[in-house]
Amino acid sequence: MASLKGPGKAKSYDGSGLRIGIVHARWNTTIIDALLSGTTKALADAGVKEENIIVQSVPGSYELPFAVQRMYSSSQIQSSSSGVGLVSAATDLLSSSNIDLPSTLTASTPSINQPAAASTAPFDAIIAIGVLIKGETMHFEYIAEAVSHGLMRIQLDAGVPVIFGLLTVLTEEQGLARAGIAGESKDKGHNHGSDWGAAAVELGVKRRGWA
Ligand code: DLZ
Repeated sequence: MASLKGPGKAKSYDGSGLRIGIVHARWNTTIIDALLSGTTKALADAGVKEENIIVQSVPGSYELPFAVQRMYSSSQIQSSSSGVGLVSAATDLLSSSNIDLPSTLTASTPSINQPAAASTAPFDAIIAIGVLIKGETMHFEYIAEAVSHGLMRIQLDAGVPVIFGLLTVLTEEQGLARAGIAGESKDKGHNHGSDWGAAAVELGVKRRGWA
């Protein structure tokens, strides 16, 4: 029987113009690694270029909100200091008017006879990935709540989609199944990273339309 869970079937979104950030924690590395590859595969499947997927890591999930916030704000600063918007607007205008462009300008604009280069635009979405496994103390509850609220606050304050890739599981087995690498059984589970990658692309594209 088909599962009722999951995001349902969405139309596919073209991620080829997007720049996506990923921050992952390193705690519970085996599960994290599988989630990370599920996420990057979904981004690539949606057309996001490898050079426009930036991956950073932090020690544990508690560090995710700060890292996401810094990653986004530094991408905004980088973008405004590179003048990326102004340069591409100017070259688009000039190229449509048949005026010869100076080489200094064309060299920095990949759209004009140049191979594609990594974007320096601010991130269209950032995916935060962590795995919290409940232990014997209250650590799990405190970190889960702080990180959930922190990530929500960043996306609303900054106006950038932050995809919630935080697994909060009661056992290691639950984590393995949600990363699609459950051991013995034939059904290895579902890699939630693929949903997170697809969500980042959908929200990144929609956000541009909602700007
Ligand atoms: C301390 C801790 C514990 C007990 N468990 C986890 C976990 O299951 N998953 C995870 O991502 N991080 C864990 N951490 C580390 C904290 O998130 C954090 O890195 C440290 O408390 C340092 O701030």
